[in-house]
Amino acid sequence: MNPSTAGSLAEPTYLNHETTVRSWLLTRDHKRIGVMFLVLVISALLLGGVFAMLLRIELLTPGPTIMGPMTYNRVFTLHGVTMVWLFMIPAIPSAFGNFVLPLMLGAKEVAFPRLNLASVYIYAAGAALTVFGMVWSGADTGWTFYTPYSTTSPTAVTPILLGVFIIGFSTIITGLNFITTTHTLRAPGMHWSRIPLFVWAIYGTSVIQVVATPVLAMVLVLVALERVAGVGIFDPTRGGDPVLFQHMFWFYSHPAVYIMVLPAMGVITEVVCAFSRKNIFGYRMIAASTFGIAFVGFFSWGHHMFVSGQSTFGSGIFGVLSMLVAIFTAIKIFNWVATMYGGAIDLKVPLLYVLGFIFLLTFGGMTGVAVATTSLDVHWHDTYFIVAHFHYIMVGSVLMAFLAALHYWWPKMFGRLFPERWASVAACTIIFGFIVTFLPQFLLGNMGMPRRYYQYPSEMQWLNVLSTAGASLLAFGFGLIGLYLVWSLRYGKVSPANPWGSRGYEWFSASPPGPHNFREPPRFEREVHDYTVSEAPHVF
Ligand code: HEM
Ligand SMILES: [Cu+2]
Repeated sequence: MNPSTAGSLAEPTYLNHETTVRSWLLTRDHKRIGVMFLVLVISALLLGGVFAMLLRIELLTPGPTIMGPMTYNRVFTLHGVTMVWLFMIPAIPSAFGNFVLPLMLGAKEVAFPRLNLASVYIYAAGAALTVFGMVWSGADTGWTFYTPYSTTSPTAVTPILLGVFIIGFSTIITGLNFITTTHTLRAPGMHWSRIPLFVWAIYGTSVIQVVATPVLAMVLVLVALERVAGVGIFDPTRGGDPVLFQHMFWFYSHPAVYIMVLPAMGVITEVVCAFSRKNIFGYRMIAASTFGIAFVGFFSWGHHMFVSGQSTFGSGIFGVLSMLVAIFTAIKIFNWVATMYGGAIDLKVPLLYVLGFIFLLTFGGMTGVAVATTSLDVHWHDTYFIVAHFHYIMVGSVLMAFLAALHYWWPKMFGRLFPERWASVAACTIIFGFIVTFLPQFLLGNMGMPRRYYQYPSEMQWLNVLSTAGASLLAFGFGLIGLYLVWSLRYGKVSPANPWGSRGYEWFSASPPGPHNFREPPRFEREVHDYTVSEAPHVF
């Protein structure tokens, strides 16, 4: 980046006020930490993407294609582990949350800057241990590490469990930091009723992170202990219970879906306002439904266990509680659509991803209601129907929102614009490629193709070929995004402070912001995203 053109009046920015490697590695600046996380999670996404392509290439033909069955088991495990634990859970909160949350609150920093730096290193250490396990001998348990297999598998399950365990601490620290920051560091004028909805989303997420992650940590340690010392918590021959693992695992991992989806919804809310030029419809409802989802999310884990032998009555309750999530989600969807309705829609790239998000989340959500119906789930359980469903929900929301956030905040983060036309082409390729990849999988699942299978009957081939073709489009779209974003860092047009004319509070700072965010402490005197005021925010 050229310092003389970045930022208004060539003031120092957080990127160029110090430039040594040391100043990055030991930084306590939430913005630099956000950028470091961004680099790390994008690397994880790439690694997981390579595994995904290997899976899809293997599934091009009904029999063996490029690898043996044991390797296949490892590859789908590594794909799932990388995507869930290394990418989806930290992606939006740790990268964009760190970058924009303090800016949105008018704060100079997060509450615990040193802990924040620690969270990067803890994440990196956990990720390194996980990748080490992958390289050493992989793991073949699936990302869910189900017992009893995970306690006996000869592959490197233990380092991977410990890697994920360590990443959990990073998650908890980040959550604590955001909760405390929101409570204590709001600028003058920032009442609770003016907190940006992205912050509400991150706040709700942080509560789940702090409450649920320890349960995951416990169960991972127990599996590791079971492997190393045979303590007999899950082993029935020693009086243990393998189903106990599922309860503990899903008590975390179902809420974990909301650790992924809530921040995504927060991004969508910001982008919808900015590109519809309208105040959000139903601020309170959106904030409240965030907590509704977070709360009900804790009481629906049993929908993963309909066929595990739990009572029919229990399953029914879990099914109904799961469906409540759909109601809270629908509230948000209606509010986004109502915000766009009658707005001055500006169909820029971030909004394209929002449209993709709304479509995929609605579709994934409706299939969610279907799989929460106990009788139907017996048919679909552990088939490609589930694979398609969770890709629609998790990838459709996390990935779409991640890309929306990346494009929306790119000028804020790096002071450069990206080429709009290329970015639109990439966005359309990704949304279309996504649908082509995963829509056939609903059909495959309904025809009875089980998940995690290496071979399938030949009448299922055409749908698998279609799915792989879609995946190739996705890979192409990602390549394109990588190219033009890296290009824009050097050659992109220098961005004005607020290129989108957004009224979001984070645009009160310069783009990229100075090392201490604001030249003078901002005062928030209007409602968040107030498009009834005529001019864009004054840069502090
Ligand atoms: C190019 C895009 C992608 C393709 C082609 C793809 C493909 C696949 C395939 C073939 C499986 C194995 C299904 C099975 O046999 O059970 C799978 C599983 C999975 N994928 Fe993806 N995937 C993609 C992107 C993603 C992304 C972006 C995420 C998360 C952000 C993700 C998360 C998962 C998870 C959690 C599993 C479950 C792994 C397991 O069952 O052990 N995928 N994916
Ligand atoms: Cu669930």
